Amino acid sequence: AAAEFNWEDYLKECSAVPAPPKCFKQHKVPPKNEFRIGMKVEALDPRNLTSTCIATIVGTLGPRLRLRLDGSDNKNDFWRLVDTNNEIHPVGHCEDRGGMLQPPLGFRMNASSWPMFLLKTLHNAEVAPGHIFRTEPPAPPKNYFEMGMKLEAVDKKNPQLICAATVGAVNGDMIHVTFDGWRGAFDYWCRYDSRDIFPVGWCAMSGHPLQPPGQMWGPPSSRYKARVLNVPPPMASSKSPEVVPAKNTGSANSSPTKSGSSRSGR
Ligand code: MLY
Repeated sequence: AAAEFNWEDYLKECSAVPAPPKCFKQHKVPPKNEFRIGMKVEALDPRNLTSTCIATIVGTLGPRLRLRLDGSDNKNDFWRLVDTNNEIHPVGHCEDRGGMLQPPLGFRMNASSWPMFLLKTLHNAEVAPGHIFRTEPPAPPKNYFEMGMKLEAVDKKNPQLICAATVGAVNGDMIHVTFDGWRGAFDYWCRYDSRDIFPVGWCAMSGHPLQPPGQMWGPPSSRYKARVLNVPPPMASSKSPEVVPAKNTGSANSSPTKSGSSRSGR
């Protein structure tokens, strides 16, 4: 049986250093998750950020919540940290500010049935109490990331996963997140203060599962080659790369690499 992944041995094997905690917009101690499945919250519609909707907690992993917008389907679930202040709030927050709750994009019913749907969905609902929403950590004052540093990062194509990753490039306020042992298809650019990136050890500390590097077999010498020698691709867009969907998702790209150094598939 293959040895279980642990960062300490892996870092030695790669002669790599973890990105220090000061790089990240994350609390030093991961926040406690007191949310329970079935609780309702207000959430910005990820597909339409001007809308505040009602969402139900349909799952949790460590300090992360799996959310589903009421009146939407089950194909558009999304994940938020319990300390995401601007995108999730207790029920009542929107109306307190004179706003109106909106149907989600792709509301299953006729728009005219929204007011009644809203009444029913909140009737006898278990709403998440205000005190379990955690405060957002401060953002670092600048981009402290350096090429080659290791981290843990959300796989945006499989957003329930947090995986072993490497900073492949740095450009201004942006970093290129590359997934160890996987071809480039999952890589992305994000801001240094993204909430989707975490220091090495965060998963272990927060009780969240960690996806080890893609390919754990092969001779030890070929396993985890530094990927930093590879030339990173240009940034997709300087405007809002976090929301630019990747274009190339062909299956040829989505298999583990035979060695950590392979970066074909682009
Ligand atoms: N089975 C899926 C999941 C890939 C996950 C890649 N992450 C860990 C970078 C696939 O092969 O597409």
